[in-house]
Amino acid sequence: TQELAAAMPFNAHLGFEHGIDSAMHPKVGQTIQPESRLPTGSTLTESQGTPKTGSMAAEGLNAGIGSLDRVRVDSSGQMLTTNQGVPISDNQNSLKDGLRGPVLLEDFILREKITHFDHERIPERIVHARGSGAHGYFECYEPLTQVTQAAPFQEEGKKTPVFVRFSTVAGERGSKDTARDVRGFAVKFYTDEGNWDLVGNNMPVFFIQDAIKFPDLIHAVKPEPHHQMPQAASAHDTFWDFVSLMPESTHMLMWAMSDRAIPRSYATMEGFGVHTFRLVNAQNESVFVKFHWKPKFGTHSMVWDEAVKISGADPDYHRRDLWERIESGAFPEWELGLQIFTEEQAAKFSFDVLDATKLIPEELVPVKLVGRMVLNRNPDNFFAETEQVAFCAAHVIPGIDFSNDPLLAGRIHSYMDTQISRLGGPNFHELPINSPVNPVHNNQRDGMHRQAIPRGRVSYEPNSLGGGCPFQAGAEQGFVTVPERMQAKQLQAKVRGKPEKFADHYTQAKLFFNSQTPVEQAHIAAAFRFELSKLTVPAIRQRMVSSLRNVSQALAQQVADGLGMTSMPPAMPLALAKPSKPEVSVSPLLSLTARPGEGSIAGLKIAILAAHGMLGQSAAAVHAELTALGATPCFVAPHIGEVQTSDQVPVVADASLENEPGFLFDALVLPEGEQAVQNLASDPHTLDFIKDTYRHGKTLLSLGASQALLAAAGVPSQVAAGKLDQGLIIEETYTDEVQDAFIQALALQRHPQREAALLQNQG
Ligand code: HDE
Repeated sequence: TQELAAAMPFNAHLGFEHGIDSAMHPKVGQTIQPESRLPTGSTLTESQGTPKTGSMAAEGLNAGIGSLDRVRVDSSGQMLTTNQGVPISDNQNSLKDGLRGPVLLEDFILREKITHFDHERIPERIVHARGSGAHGYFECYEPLTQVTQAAPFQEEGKKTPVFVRFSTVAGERGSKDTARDVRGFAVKFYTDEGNWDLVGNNMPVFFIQDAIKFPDLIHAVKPEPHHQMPQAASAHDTFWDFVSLMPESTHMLMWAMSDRAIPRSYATMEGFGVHTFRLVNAQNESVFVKFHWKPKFGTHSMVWDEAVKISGADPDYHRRDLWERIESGAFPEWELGLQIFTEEQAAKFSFDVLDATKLIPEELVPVKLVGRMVLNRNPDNFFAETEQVAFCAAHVIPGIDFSNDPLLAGRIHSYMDTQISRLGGPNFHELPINSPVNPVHNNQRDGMHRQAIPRGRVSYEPNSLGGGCPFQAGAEQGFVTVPERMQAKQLQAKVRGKPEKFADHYTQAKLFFNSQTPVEQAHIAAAFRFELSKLTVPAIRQRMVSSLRNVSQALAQQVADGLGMTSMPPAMPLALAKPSKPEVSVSPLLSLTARPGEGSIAGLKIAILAAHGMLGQSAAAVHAELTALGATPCFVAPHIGEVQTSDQVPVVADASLENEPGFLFDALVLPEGEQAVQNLASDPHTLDFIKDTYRHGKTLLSLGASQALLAAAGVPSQVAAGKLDQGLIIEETYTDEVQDAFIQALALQRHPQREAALLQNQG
């Protein structure tokens, strides 16, 4: 027997050493029921998902993405094979010349596995590397045939499938979600007439006016080349050196230093196409258009202290939020808005509509809401979908055309070009996530990773051998460029330069700043102070403050004071001495507070503190009410697991004070029960939890004896006593009236008046 044992692989009798799967050796072609193979919770299947383990992406309602079904792979109940389909008998050991001998080159199974692994990564995007995506649909409110023949806008109720990717710009693929940064908002419409990509941002303007400056801008903001720091941050010398020398960036800097750059959620950001585009109808008549996405859940942001803390506790904060909202059914939703205007109107504006550093105030050209977009399905696989999706500013369809914005022109080139190196060749359009839902026919052939198998010997046009097919669609059906554009061009000489109005660098920076609430203005000043204080070269700070003097003396002064400057530098000379008088000098719609949302609390995360000795009943009632309204309540206790309640109503803590700190939640509920309050008070995390909730302007409901915790956390007593702050609710127990007040306060999401009061006191 000893000899026999020595001849066998040493672990032949240890079937379970590598888990139950390794002990099962199915015969070729045999399918094993997943239930009999999988220990509960070990693998993700539809039936096993729980909120904690995660679950497979939910189906969603959009039939249009059925085209991805043909490539979805589900390995439940299937045998392990090589990429050639050869069943693998042993996935634990490489092939050796004897148990202690060398591994054999012949082991094609080992080599295939390692080789594939060696090549698993593709280059990350040069900008917008960090992103998260979701599927959904766009639904048209009414036919827009008068202005455009674009397929999604032809019928009321028509649904067009979409895939959306949100992103930060500067950080690398694994960087934090809550960096101060612009957010990408890229939408791929899979229309009946090909893919239309609306590749926008969450801010309506940009840093530069001409694409030729884009590599400079990005080199300046990315980590500095000698030591590769800082990651995902603009608070360093090279960024501010560049922008302080480029006054055209001032308007965008106002946005980037505002709370827009630290959104609470992707679901609570506006989106913008930025450039002026054209809508074109069937008669080839065109109007100008700017695209807007208006969030159903309102525009809400974080405060800086919160964003910094979240970066450490949950770098995936926005990705997780998007995933969880969709899994819980609180589907992110936006309305698509159009600002439509004619070329004649544009010619009279005080600014140039081809200048991407300018916006069109909604008071000047109202936004017409033409449809809604719902994101209702998470991707099945991050790499195959979110990483491999290739957006392209050049992807337009009949009915949509470009303007002569010089920034847009560079983008029309850049996106296609970058995909060729990122996705390894010219056939990236064949990746399932990128392929249109209508058929593709042309004479383009071959190249790396070609999937299609074109039939026949014709790959040219004109041809007679293929009956002239594929034939050109003609002006009736095919894409036709708007002719005006060409005529306008012929009148001009070739030139490297800019129209005069491009040189007005400050009027709209002022417009934005003057349209913010005092709290928002204070945040902008604080952001400039923070970023500029990180610089090592004082001259750059000076230059920036001298530029800010052209926006607002008060802002420049606050920043200078915060930087310890003893005297103000002179204002930067203006490029355009006498800019045209703006049509609108204050636009209240530019404030985040202008769009609080529709009052829903769906998707909000609310902590209910729990501890032994608490009254279970009221806490359970809060939990039930929040769940019914689509929010996500979470019991947080000194440790996870069961909590002993004084009334035996069961409470189980999903999270601990240590693993889910207060700043990760939108609101906080403190429980009833003296014993529980004592237990909570003895955990140092509790007071931080309360302080952060209060300081970040969030809703706080304190029940019964918990009031003592508020006092211990330093929540100001005059606020606690009065009704100044709607978000601070202190009550003995949870009655219907308390519930109403609590839900109303939650629906506001934040209570900036808390900070406003503080500002006033300082003033
Ligand atoms: Fe982009 N941009 N960009 N950009 N951009 C890219 O394309 C570029 C600009 C935007 O989720 C790249 O596929 C140039 C404005 C988004 O996959 C690249 C210029 C706006 C995304 C590129 C701009 C955007 C990108 C890198 C100046 C808002 C992420 C990877 C002329 C309207 C898309 C890629 C996604 C990505 C070039 C300026 C939005 C290098 C040359 C303005 C949302 O092609």
